[in-house]
Amino acid sequence: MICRLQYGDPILTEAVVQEIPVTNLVPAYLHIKGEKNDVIQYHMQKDDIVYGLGEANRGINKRGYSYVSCCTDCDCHTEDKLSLYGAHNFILVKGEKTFGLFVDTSECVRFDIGDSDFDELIITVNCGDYNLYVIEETELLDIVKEFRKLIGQSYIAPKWAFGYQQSRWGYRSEDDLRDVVNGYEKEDFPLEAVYMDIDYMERYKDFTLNMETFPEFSDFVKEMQEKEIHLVPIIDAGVKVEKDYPVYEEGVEKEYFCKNEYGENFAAGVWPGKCHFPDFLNPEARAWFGDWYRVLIDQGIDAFWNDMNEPALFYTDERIEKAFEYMDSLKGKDLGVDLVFEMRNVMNQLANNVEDYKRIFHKVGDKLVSHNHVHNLYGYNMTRAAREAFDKNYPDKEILLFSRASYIGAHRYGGVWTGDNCSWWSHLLLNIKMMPSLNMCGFLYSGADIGGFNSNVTEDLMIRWLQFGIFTPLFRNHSALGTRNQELYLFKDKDTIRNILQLRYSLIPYLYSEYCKAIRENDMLFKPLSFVYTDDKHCEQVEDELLLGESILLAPVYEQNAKGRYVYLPEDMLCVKYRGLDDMEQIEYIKGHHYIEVALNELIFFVRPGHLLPMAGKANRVSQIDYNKLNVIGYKAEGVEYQMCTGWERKNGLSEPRMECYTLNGLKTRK
Ligand code: MIG
Repeated sequence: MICRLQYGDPILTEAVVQEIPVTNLVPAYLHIKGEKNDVIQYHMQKDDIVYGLGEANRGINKRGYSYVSCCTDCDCHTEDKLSLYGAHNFILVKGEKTFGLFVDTSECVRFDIGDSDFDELIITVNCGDYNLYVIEETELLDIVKEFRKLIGQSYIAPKWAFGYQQSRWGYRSEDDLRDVVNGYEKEDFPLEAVYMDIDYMERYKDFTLNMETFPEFSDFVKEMQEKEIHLVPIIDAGVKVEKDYPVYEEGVEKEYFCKNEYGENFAAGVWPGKCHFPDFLNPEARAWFGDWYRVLIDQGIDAFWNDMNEPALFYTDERIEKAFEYMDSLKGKDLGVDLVFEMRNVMNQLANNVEDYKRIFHKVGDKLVSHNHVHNLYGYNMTRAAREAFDKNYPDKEILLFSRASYIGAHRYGGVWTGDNCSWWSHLLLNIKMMPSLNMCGFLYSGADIGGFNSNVTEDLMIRWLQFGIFTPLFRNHSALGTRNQELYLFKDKDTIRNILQLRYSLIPYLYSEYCKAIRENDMLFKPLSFVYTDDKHCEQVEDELLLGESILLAPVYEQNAKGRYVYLPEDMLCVKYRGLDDMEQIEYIKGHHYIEVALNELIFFVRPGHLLPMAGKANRVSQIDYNKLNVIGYKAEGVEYQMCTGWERKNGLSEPRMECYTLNGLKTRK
């Protein structure tokens, strides 16, 4: 059951696709407080658990900290960070009362989940303008499904996008990319896509190509297509201010850029230097910007990632001017410790400054609205701009798209990656914990930068991260300029790496099917154990194991030098200890706690009783996966069938899954 309450005068976010009438009957257990009704309070019981918040920091159980929904270019996800790139205002409370809350607002929201007071959940909505959806069902998963129905079907990524993808900030030319592809080919490693980070552009100008380093782009795209390699260019939110650059000229002429307080086009520095920012909240500006992707699509490109769309602002002239004034005022003074610290602070606040955000104005309907009130909708609408144009211009083409910043609603238009993590073991664990909450909010095609973006990866971390990453839909190795290179062919233990990659391809029939079913049924692909084993109290405490689809339980190793790990099994299961497609052990474990040895060259996962796991043979491209030769692993699964989805039919922008049915003996029966 869903009930909708409304306070203040919320700006339409279009996160929701179902029309639910406003009732304003506040459930007895919730308290709406504050002069502006801007505070939602719930008194938590000692053992209450709070799930949700999508792309957010810390645990699967969010209790005991605060989270601020405010899309932030956060380049160091330490435990104390309150905001990451996504703003996903959906939480689930499980306890004496079990319910879901979606705080639908364009404003930033603070979720104090037992941080100030362990017993209180206090949600504060900036300005008090919001819709509140309260969802009540007995089971957590049913609440998620209700919520997902409310926000509409998740984006369907092309099947090839389940292959392995290689990225790095620093590939500069066609030859750099060729080298990467050759590196993978030489080692007989699978590879599906290579990424083009900002250096492919002419001085970081969107929809341009550096003609020196990419002189024959369409030929190059064709050459890659012949190898079945997809190229994935980045698109940044900011448009360079430069005379005769058509994107700039058109945007200015048609008034499609955000304004400042004087009605001029707002300018801030990002990679290209001074930029204007398309007003993605204006449908015409959206259509215009989305159309520009054609420049690349018409040269054969069928995949994009949208970056810097919080939007990230490195600086503005105004902020720098203020900083100079401030420095001048200090000059010649005898500075004490306090002033020196203040000075450092001022300098550290040049980027992404709230005062600058307040100076950006959007056209929302016929009103001008300060960015401050719609900040969280910006990246979302950039993704939407691209998708709406793809659907209009190429209704029958599958195009991969994912974004850094997002709000709920963006899940209908594309996926997300989780931004600039580090090559830290703790970030592998964060990746594991984030997957189910992203899924709760509709973001199914998602993943982290495998191996870590910032700082230097070590071989063992890369291997352990791959051993988890093979299960995430977006399976992309990405790293920052200046860090140690982490293309997989550069590591020593090539056999182990090849075997892990082969397992990914072998599992694609399963992963892709489960992904499609999750889309169709508004289900989660990754679930915490407690969502399925609802009567098993211990499952509520397990944060380092996940259920993946109907058949698999994951228990990845995420600690350095660990030669195994403790695993809790809520029922008897079959452990697959994998060393290679021809070297797999199957060991039965009974329900309960176990210590299982997992050497660096091994990985384990579990098959649940009563379910089947189809596995394919070797393939280096998704297209090479042979669905006629599947090996099916089953555990206590006599007579059980498996629903396989082999693809989607696209017609006039609508998609229908192709479903087939498999039984334990591997015989395919069409349904
Ligand atoms: O300020 O394009 O998160 O994936 O490699 C950094 C360069 C800009 C941030 C993205 C990252 C990308 C990088 N970008």
